[in-house]
Amino acid sequence: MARHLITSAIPYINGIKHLGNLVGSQLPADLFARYLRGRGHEVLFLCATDEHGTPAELAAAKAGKPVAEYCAEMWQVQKDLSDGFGLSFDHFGRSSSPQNHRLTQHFADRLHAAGLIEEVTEKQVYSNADGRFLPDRYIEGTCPNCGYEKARGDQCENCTMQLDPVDLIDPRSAISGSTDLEVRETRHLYLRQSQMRGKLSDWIGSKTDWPVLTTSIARKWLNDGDGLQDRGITRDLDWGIPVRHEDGSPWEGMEGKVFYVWFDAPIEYIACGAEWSEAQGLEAAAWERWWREDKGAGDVTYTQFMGKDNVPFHALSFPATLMGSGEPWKLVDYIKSFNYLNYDGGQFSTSQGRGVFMDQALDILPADYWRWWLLSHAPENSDAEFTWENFQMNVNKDLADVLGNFVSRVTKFCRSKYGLTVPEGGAPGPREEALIGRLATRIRGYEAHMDAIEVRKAAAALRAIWVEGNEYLQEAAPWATFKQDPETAAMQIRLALNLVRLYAVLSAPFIPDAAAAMLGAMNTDDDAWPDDVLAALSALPPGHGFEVPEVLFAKITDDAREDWQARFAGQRGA
Ligand code: B3M
Ligand code: ZN
Repeated sequence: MARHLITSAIPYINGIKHLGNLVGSQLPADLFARYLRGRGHEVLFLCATDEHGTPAELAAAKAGKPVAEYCAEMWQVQKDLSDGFGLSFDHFGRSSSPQNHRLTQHFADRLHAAGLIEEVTEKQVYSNADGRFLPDRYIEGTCPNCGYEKARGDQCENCTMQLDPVDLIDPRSAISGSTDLEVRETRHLYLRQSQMRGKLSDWIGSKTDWPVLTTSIARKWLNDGDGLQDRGITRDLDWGIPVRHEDGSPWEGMEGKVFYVWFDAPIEYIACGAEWSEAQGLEAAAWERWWREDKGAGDVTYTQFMGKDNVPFHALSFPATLMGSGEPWKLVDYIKSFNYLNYDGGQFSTSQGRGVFMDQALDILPADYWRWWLLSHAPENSDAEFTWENFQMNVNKDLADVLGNFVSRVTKFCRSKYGLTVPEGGAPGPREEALIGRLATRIRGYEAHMDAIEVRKAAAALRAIWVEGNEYLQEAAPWATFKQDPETAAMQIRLALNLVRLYAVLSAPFIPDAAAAMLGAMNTDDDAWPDDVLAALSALPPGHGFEVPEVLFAKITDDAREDWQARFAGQRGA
């Protein structure tokens, strides 16, 4: 049994996430967490809301609420939606937690003590029309690196380069569109990331097993130099973690300022562990054994999940914070990053309300339908695209025709011929032995893809395992065998009923609700992983009672598909 720490990128608080966000971090992280738990490992799976920064301030203003109140409400909304999708976080925290305030101030103190923080008089963009300093992401302009015209002041969405607003060509206010901007002086703390280039470069260089998508982005920013410029970690804003020392004393010259959201957000991964242990009524040692090498985290494997635009912050900036502290914090072992999911010929867009959002998805179909499609089409090696036709086709084929139909045929046939108990029957023959051999090979393959977090390949392997069952049933044809040889037919059905349980266990990481329904129908809570496939196929002994489950997956009709296609074609209603 190994110990696995898993974090998903923490979603911004301002608004409900779309399915592209979901499949880019939280959902595959959940898949991996469920899989590892299923294999008997000890897992701590953490996520939270990312609550600071101007987006939260502006969204609260728009909603006409104090920002703290707005965040508390939106946290609950996001929490309910993640429960709805079956995201099995051990804790869903908040970056505005007292734990994160304390830890963020702690890291700033440590970095300062290590000589890695510098006070810089900075020129910052002030918008006369808006009457305020404009935070980085509220300045838009042309990217100096790639020429993209809608680059934001913190990062270019097009080429992923981390930017400073003053780098932008033809800047304008994203709040008012005003170009009446002036540069004023203000003082800020800078993290001297450039001092850590050597250390970071050695560390990233040692990560030879990371996915190409991750290392290509990390190396690009490391080697181009721009990714490791010293960066401001404070802002002139009201909402955020105050720039103070951990003991509460003021940080001279920094009164009224807060830490930059990208400084405190990754620290929330750690703070979330502290929130988790407090919520469980445990001592600090409970989370420290996941996060501190000197307190038991030496044998922890830490995996992070995120969209590709988040890679520079996780591969460079956050490790710089942790290493720079001089304390033995657990560094990430593996960064799994994702490309983008597009929506029906364009992009998902939160600002434009384009695509399907988490609440809308759950309004029309159960979570498992979405989980299966999204994970089996995860944008791993390239961008992927959601279309309603493809969604309908895959759900109907994989879930209804292959898996659902297998479960339904087997349980109904048994009920009609032998009643609602597992029949005895004779000994398995060569056909069954061959099936078990093929299943064993396929299950080991499935595990290998899951261990490597190759999400699409794992989905394909699982589907192939389901198909084996259908093909076996087709060939063995117990309904025909039954007429001359009810003994053999009984054996075949006993095997098939055991396959239903086996499928539930293997499928649970992808489709947890259906898997629970299958185990429930098989009247068992034996969800042990099939390390030994032959043994796993005799878990339900002759005489064991079961039920015929409700239809596991209803097919999506053409009418429903057309209706949804039309409903989600325009923008999300205000
Ligand atoms: N909230 C951005 C995003 O959701 C940001 C991630 C923070 S991870 C520490 O894409
Ligand atoms: Zn660019």
